[in-house]
Amino acid sequence: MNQETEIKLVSFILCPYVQRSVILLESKQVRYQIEYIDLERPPRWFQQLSPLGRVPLLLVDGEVLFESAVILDYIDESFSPRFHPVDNLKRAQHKAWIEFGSSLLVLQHELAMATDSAVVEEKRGDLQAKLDYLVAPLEEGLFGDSAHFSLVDAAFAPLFMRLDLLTRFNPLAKVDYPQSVAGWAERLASLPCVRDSVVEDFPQRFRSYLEKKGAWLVIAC
Ligand SMILES: N[C@@H](CCC(=O)N[C@@H](CS)C(=O)NCC(=O)O)C(=O)O
Repeated sequence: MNQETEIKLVSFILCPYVQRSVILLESKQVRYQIEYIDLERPPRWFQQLSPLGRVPLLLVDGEVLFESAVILDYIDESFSPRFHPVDNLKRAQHKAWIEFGSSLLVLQHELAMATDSAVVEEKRGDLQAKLDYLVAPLEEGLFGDSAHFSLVDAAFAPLFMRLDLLTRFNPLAKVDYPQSVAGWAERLASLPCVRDSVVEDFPQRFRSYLEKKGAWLVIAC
């Protein structure tokens, strides 16, 4: 696709699902605009465009796409280089693991927003147990490596970024990663497309948001 196409992301400034698309757009050096909305007071135009009432939306010459996994596919198919595997089975496996990543983002959100220590510990434990599922595909090299970026990378980097910040806010949030997961998280954190995928003051904004919501992890310390 040529870059005459106008690409616009509709975002909430802290949204990890939008961040997936930003990472992919940055890694492909696609020109795009981004508009942040307040999800607590969504503008009328957004309510009209977003059937699920959620971000991200991707506007392609004004046409609407929603759901982060679908948007990732569209960006990958439309702008080179292609990151999804050509092999049908491997591509389907990548999509399945991206769904798994979405379920971990839900757990991360519940951990971050928990208002008491029991829920924090429960969600931290749930996350820790779930991360073990990543060991086999990582050890088989299913998701690529430092020379081969994948959409699974784009989908998981926002999760690791938030888990890392939560641990910095409060060590009781620390999820012990299996070694291969720790290596992957570290590699993703060092990528320029990941570092550039959030606003500069993201850590402070994330913390302030959690404080405003009464999250135990930031008010208990
Ligand atoms: N399954 C969706 C999840 C997106 C999502 O939950 N976005 C949040 C912001 S991070 C949202 O828009 N929440 C508003 C709501 O659910 O009302 C995706 O992958 O795009």
